[in-house]
Amino acid sequence: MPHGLGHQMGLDVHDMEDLGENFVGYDDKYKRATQPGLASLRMGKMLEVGHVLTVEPGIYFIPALIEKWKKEETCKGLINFSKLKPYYKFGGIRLEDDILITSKGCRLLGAKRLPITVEDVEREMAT
Ligand SMILES: [Mn+2]
Repeated sequence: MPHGLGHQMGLDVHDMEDLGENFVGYDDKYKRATQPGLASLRMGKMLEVGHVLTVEPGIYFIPALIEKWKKEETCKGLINFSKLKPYYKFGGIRLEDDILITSKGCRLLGAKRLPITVEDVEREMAT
């Protein structure tokens, strides 16, 4: 399960699966891909100055889905199924940053970034 851009943020902040992500994450020019994996990306439209959105890199190991895809050969050639078994009990992990698109790039929102590295997390947990 790849993650790329997350979702936009505004007066209301939540994932838009129930409303229909295609209404908010895509537009007339940019349509959702149909390829497995890319089809799960929640936003594909062109970014504009003033947009606020999440950036959510992550990875999930969902045994039921992996076994289904393996059986159906859905992602044959894209996934090395024999390498995934050791990760079945891992579950997954995702980071989520919130950014503002500016004329010069983007700016991370919030007073400080959440701990990302092992060292950062251990230091945070010790305090
Ligand atoms: Mn989110």
